[in-house]
Amino acid sequence: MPKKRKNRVAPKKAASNGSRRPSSEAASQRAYTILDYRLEKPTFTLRQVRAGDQVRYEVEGDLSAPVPPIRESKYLNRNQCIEIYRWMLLNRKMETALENLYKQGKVVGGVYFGLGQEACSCASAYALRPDEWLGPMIRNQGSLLVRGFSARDIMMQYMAKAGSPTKGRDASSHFGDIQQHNVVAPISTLGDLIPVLAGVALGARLQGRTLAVMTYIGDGGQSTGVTYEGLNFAAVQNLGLVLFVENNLWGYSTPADMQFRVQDLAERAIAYGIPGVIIDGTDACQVYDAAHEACERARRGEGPTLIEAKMMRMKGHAIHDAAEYVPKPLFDYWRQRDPIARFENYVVNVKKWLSPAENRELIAGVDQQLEADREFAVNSPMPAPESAAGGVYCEEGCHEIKPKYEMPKARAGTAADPKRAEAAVHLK
Ligand SMILES: Cc1ncc(C[n+]2csc(CCOP(=O)(O)OP(=O)(O)O)c2C)c(N)n1
Ligand SMILES: [Mg+2]
Repeated sequence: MPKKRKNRVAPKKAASNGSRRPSSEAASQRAYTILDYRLEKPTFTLRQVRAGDQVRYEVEGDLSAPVPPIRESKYLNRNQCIEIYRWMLLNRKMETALENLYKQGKVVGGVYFGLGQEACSCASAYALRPDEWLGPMIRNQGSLLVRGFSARDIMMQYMAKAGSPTKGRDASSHFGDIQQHNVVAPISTLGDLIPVLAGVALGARLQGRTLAVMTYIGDGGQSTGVTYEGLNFAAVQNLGLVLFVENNLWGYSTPADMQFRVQDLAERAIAYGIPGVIIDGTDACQVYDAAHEACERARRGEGPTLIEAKMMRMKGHAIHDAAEYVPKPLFDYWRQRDPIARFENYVVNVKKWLSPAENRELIAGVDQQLEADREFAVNSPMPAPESAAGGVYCEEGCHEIKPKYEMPKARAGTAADPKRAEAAVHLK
């Protein structure tokens, strides 16, 4: 079992009004627990330095710690680990291909990367069952792959090709599929996916089904009002929402240290009355285990979980951003914690589940698949100009929109009481 960390009662950073409770009150203070799966707990912070008009950031603290091992998973077996490793490779290599396509002038618009976050995207989505639901954000292209979209779909989308999921009407990863893949399209307005996914969980419950739904929010986006509203709604309704707070240390060019005063974003869970978990987002086993446990809670009807995944955005916000504001030592530190290199070492050298030759074969297979997808995407046609207005507005009767959901089988009940909610669900 990972160690439970006692929530600090006094904040790490002094309260803005400078007040501290006298020690005689300590006995009456409440303590909360946050599950922390990490095998290392970095303590450095970022400091803003101003010189005239110039602003830069410096790291304060020790960056010399050795890279920790991968934490043994309580649930994953050999084949599942290899599968996740393959998804992560495909995620990384597809984004490298997209970067090259952009440089060749073939991409319409920008490209967003999840470099350094592949373990978080892939191992989290891997914990969902096919009938469950996912709402990815722009860095979670690995999650889209795990949910069944192909690298071809994603590359065609970025090139706005006629055969792309949005038929050329959007040029980045704003697409989903509510029929087959149960993926809600990313919403750019940060936090808005949270109430939408909570709504999906509520809809499922009204049909008498208890399932897990998963979505993501960044360290920057978690400050939005709708994040609070959506997660609070999920908490009081006891909905099966799994929220990954991807703390990648930056929101555009603002460091996480300037976004919030709590020590760890998982502590926000206390305010919602739900469990909060901290994981190393570069360790695929930790990501999977936390996601799996949160999904199982959701399936038991026990409500939402907030998982803070700590990692680093290893590129700028998007392809146009060279991330020059990021102190170089920080990149060096996290480069050593590359999620794919760490997982490859685990699978090949620690567990010996793949021989070096088998590993080379697996990597070559990913390259081959990607090359075929890239070729297909590059050579597929752009949409015909006259199709531009089609598929945006529906002429009456031009196609049938089938509701995915049926009529409610259950009364909504007061979900704040899980037993009553469950009882309501079983009423037909
Ligand atoms: C409500 C809202 N405010 C601002 C923006 C503009 N915006 C887009 S991405 C971004 C930074 C997001 O940072 P973070 O949430 O940490 O996610 P990351 O990019 O690091 O994955 C901002 C401010 C937005 N899309 N929506
Ligand atoms: Mg961020």
